[in-house]
Amino acid sequence: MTHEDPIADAVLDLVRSADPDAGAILAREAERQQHTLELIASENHVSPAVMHAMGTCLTNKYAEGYPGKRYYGGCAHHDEIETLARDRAKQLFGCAFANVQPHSGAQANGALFLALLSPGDTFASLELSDGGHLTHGLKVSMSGKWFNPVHYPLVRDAKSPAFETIDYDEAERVCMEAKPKLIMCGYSAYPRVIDFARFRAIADKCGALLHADIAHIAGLVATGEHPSPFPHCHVVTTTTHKTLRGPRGGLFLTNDEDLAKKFDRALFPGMQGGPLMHVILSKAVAFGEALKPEFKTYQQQVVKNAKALASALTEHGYRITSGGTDNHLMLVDLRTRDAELTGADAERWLEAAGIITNKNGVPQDPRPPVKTSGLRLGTPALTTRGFREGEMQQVAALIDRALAGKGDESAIAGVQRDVEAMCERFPLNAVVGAGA
Ligand code: DSN
Repeated sequence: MTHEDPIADAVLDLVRSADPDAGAILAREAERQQHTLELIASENHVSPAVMHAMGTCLTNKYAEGYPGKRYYGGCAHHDEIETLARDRAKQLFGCAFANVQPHSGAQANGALFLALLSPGDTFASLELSDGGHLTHGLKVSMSGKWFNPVHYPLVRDAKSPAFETIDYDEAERVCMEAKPKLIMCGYSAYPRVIDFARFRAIADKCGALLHADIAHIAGLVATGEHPSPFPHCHVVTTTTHKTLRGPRGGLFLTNDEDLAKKFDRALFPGMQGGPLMHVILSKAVAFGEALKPEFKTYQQQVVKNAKALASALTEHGYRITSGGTDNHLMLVDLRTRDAELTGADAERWLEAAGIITNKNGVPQDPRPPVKTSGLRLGTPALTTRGFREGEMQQVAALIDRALAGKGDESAIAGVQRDVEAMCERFPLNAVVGAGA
């Protein structure tokens, strides 16, 4: 059963009685979320209002087009909802134009390519294996298949205080040589502050547009826990469901009217059809929550918790890449604790103990992506649950106990019992439902 969310309970009962097969699966997943510790850096637990705004009659409507310019009748309230979501997004991120229709961050990035580049054009980004993202030029993605990515590196010198952070000098050299049309910054596994002003200087020097993908750090940006990409970046994309704690979806932001028009046309009719209006309602609700003072307190705690977890894991003998974290996530190099330990084994053993993580390559990882030498951990979901620095130390100790047992079933069962006790102490929705 969910805690303090009678609507979720009623929905579960409804689905169960209408469709026992689907209902049984939903019940198992609700139980899983309630009884496990979620440490995947890109996941979170939304409030009941954000959750249930998605389960509304807005899903019944086609609203292709944009407010005031729809291809279907009956869109008056959809215009109001989309305008509300746009206005709140603009207020939240301090910019002039927002498109709330991208179905996801990947769709937003795809539309960005369609809007700003032609097939074969060169763009610059950080490679996935250094913490980038698959839509930033991985060969198997549209971005890497139809366009020409060049990659700037991290600092590789282990003696440098900047080890494993963006090598801005190299980025400038790479960009001056390749003359990309677009520079992408913003990453999926990068624990440090991004210097948007420095990237803008590079973009101006080589004649490129600057794009920030703030999917991971959007919540931190919204409350000032990470510097804003504005006024430095020409265009910004993000997801809405990570630190921002909204529904699963994407968002585009800019201060440039011409770029806003290009993006709008590229997204619809270029890439997407009907917008998911029920999700856009939920985005509006989430942006409303993010504008409240409690959301800043939450984001501050997310960062404090990440620092506490990183430092506790360091004490247990794990290396945190780049030496720590400035944001909500960290990359844990497992090899300093146990040279044989892989990310794949760690992810599996931790999941058996009720601790949900994802394996992740560390920079220059000699192991393949299906194994890896690292774990990526993030604190947004546990912070939503009400965890603070003291609990993060306990979580670090639980992680270490589960991994030190090398898959031993009784060790895992012992950790699982302690995880269960923590989940009972911090039930889901007890905190979010109170508006924190
Ligand atoms: N898959 C997301 C993540 O986990 O970071 C990025 O899109």
